[in-house]
Amino acid sequence: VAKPLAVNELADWLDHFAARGDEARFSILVVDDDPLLAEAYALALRRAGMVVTVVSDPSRAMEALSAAHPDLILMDVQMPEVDGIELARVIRQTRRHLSVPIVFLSAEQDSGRQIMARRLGGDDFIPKPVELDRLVTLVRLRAERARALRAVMESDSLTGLLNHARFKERLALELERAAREGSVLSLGIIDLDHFKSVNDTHGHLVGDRVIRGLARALQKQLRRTDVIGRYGGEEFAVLLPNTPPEAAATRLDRVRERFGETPFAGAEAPFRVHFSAGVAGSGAHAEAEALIAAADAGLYAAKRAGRNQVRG
Ligand code: GH3
Ligand code: MG
Ligand code: MG
Ligand code: MG
Repeated sequence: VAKPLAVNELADWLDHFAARGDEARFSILVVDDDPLLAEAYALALRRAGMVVTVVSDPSRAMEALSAAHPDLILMDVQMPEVDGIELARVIRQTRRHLSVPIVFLSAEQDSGRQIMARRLGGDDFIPKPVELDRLVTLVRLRAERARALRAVMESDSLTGLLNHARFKERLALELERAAREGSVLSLGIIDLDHFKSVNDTHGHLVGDRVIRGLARALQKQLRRTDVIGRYGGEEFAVLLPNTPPEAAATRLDRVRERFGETPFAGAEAPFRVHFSAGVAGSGAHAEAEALIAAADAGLYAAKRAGRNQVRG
């Protein structure tokens, strides 16, 4: 049974965004055929700290959507050639754009059309003309909710960490960023040692507690800008931006030492669990697949060499 994400986990997630500077700012795509009106909205949203892309030619909206990955789309309904409601329907046909909120802003009076707009993928319907302060507030509230929901959808239900798919997306993004900035990032893959025997000895509920314990240890001891994912059952992946593999290995080794000293309440007596990890850097392996393979090779070497160690 998936447990609901605790409030503090949500807060952590939002903090995490705040720590990322630009990523904390909401990115809004404004689609309105009236360029003056579109610019007025954009100005108000930018003043409120948001990043805004304006599209006055609705036939270019899909292109802009793919390029900007906005947190929210603010869209006019009545536009020549392309109808905003029809556009929403098209947007919703793309899996990646299934969850981006679409807020319609329109003088549309027909309540049937308003309902249609929602049925085909719109989230809100704001009547025109709208006061700009009110617009900014509505956009921010909707964008915040969308981010919080995305955080829940993208997280592993046992640990609250990024799930496998989302971790790999982040890895691809961070690799692009590192290449752009000329920095190096490191990837660590962590696997609990003899975990099968933890389950066999103490039961799966205790095993789950150990998995959560390692998740918390990683969150506590790594940087806020580091990315932590649950890679598989008892495997974790960590991504350390701006960190060469030697430094990443040292850091993980410290986590390993501390974690290994932490007792867990067992079936009878308290017990300790260890992990092994492999680390690789993007300097030597610039492609995601190669980087993962190299970290995996390190993990395998650590296991073969007797476990409870970190290998580069
Ligand atoms: P090694 O040191 O070689 O990694 O040995 P291991 O026993 O950890 O490796 P193995 O891959 O054989 O076993 C992994 C175990 O992790 C088996 C599986 O039941 C357990 N596991 C995977 N996911 C979960 C989970 O969500 N909860 C619990 N309690 N156990 C899990
Ligand atoms: Mg219009
Ligand atoms: Mg394993
Ligand atoms: Mg294992």
